[in-house]
Amino acid sequence: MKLVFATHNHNKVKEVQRLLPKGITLVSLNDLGITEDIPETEKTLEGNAKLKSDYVYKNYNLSCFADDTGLLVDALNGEPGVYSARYAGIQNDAHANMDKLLKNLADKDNRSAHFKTVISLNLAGTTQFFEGVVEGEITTSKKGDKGFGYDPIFRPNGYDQTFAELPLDIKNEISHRGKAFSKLITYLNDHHVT
Ligand code: ITT
Repeated sequence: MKLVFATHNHNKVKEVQRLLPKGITLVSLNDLGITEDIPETEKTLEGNAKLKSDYVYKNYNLSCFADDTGLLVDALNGEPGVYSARYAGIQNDAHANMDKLLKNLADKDNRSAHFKTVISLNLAGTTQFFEGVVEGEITTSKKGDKGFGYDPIFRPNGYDQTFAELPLDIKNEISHRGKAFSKLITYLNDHHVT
């Protein structure tokens, strides 16, 4: 079957592509020539994930899934959370976002944080949600050049390296997105969605 991923983020597509079982082909918005930005105006990850999957279903009549992800830092009361993409003011300026976070944590002892992904699956107008979380901590400087977004400053619990230093297969095995996506695949299999 073809599964539409309602995202313009090619890094998310690359990660999920690796996790696909045989028989499922991933189609991104870029593959479909859909270029318009889908404004994320909700105040929760669930709300924004649904907004993206609903947009594609309503405007293009395509069943699809969307992912909304946030980095929640304990010492900052869960910031940047749902506002992770524009934490420093400019949409998806990863270095500015990381710099702001490192600055805001400079005088904090507690550096624990977690990534959370919510996937919204819209199948013929009906929505299901799947979540994944990975716990870790924010490093004191950026390390590694793999991955994207906040990966250079996030070290998952149980590892000495940041997500940007770890191979993608390891990130996928333990990550927020990997966990949420594997729940989505189980759901599709259990419900014989082909
Ligand atoms: P789409 O909405 O088109 O899917 P996006 O990049 O805007 O793409 P999000 O709103 O879900 O995606 O992402 C919120 C922010 O969190 C954004 O700055 C991302 O770079 C960052 N982010 C998302 N997943 C991440 C991951 O696995 N590792 C590090 N940073 C991540």
